[in-house]
Amino acid sequence: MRNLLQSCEGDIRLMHKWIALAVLCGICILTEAPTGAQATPASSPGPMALQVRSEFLYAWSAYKQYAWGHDELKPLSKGHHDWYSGTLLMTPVDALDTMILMGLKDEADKTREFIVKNLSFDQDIEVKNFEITIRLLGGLLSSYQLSGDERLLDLADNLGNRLLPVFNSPTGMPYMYVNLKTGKTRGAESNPAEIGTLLLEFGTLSKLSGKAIYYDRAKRAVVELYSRRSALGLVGSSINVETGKWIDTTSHISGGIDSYYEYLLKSWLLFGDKDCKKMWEASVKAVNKYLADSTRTGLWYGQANMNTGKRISTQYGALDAFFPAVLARADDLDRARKLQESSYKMWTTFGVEPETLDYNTMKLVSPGYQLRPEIIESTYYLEFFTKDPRYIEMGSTFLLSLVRYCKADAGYAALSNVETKAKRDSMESYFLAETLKYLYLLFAPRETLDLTKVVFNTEAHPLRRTW
Ligand code: DMJ
Repeated sequence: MRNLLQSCEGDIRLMHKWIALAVLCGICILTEAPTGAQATPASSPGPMALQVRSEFLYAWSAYKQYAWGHDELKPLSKGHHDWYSGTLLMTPVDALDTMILMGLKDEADKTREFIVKNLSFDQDIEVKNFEITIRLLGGLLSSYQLSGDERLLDLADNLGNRLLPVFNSPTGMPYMYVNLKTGKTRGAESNPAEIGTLLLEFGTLSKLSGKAIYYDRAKRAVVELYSRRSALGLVGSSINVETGKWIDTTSHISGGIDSYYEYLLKSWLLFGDKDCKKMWEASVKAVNKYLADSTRTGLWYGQANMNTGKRISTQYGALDAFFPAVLARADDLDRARKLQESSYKMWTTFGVEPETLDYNTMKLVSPGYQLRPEIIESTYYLEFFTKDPRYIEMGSTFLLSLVRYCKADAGYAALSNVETKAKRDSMESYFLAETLKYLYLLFAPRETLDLTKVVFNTEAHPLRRTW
């Protein structure tokens, strides 16, 4: 298959046909426009985009059949999972803007009505601020911007107001958990990602609702965090939001820190906030100096002590693979391309990427694949900014692997081990919000979405500057 792909490199349209044919013959038979689909883009999606849209509908239909009204589908046991004692409609809210972008108008309209009628945040549950912000607040805001349905903005404002108590710590950096009914907070030990991945959502809510408090609280949190960077300009993995002291001084770009960097850049792009621009520029300089690692297996980003810069370990994984997208958005295409080649090597070594590997030995550290989107997100950004067919080739590989290894009787399933390809009973909402959205956009006509006119939050919800 790879030879076939390579031989077609110069002719993307021909390659599309070949791959679509291969997918059709070997794996599944789904390229027709799905029921309820109303194609909207100026030029219609090609076969690869249609294939992704069909896979989206396959997973969404399974959610509707077995988990409707709950947070998530359990694809192997054909059951459902709620994060807390009551549902927050995680999957429908996360998936709604993907439906809109895919032109699935009827499905999107029905889902939007269901959300508006059934989603309530007036629940006595203690939620994780970060996850609820990126998935629900981000999802409601982007779907509001795409649909113009004011009821979604009301829901976002209602949620934002219930989340605000998280910022009532002595430093202004947020607690990790908050009770949506009582406002009681918990969790002083936090990390840069959970502290610094709030400004796109709270800032957008501020601009759309006219309430300055949202922007101010989220901005203060990120400034407080940045002001605690080391002399080298790095941040650690864990910090106490009450004392402001670092608990773990290991620096990296992986889970727990990742989207802090992403939001410094994107808050500058979305709001024109010059403080964020300065913080981004100083931070990425330190990251490229101390965390980047050019080895015989390629360019990677590993772990180092935030105070000394000394290398601690050489691990990279599915979550780190977001960084080429951020580098590309910041115009550093050279580093972005090199790192993306490493990510691709990580995927092709095992047939699907693992959660973590040691890039010196190329051995598995954490063997699962949780249907994560980051590597596809970076592929989409790089294709958009370079138009290099190499990235369509990568995307085709990802689609084929997903269908071959992760497709289950009901929806798509995570893998507990990328070597054995054993499936796990989980389909996170970000599979529909991010993984399939970025894959669709990679193959869809450019006019489906202009990447230079939107800023994606870290859950792939596109936000637009309308102020
Ligand atoms: C998503 O919830 C977001 O992309 C987040 O930034 C990281 N983890 C998952 C996807 O892997």
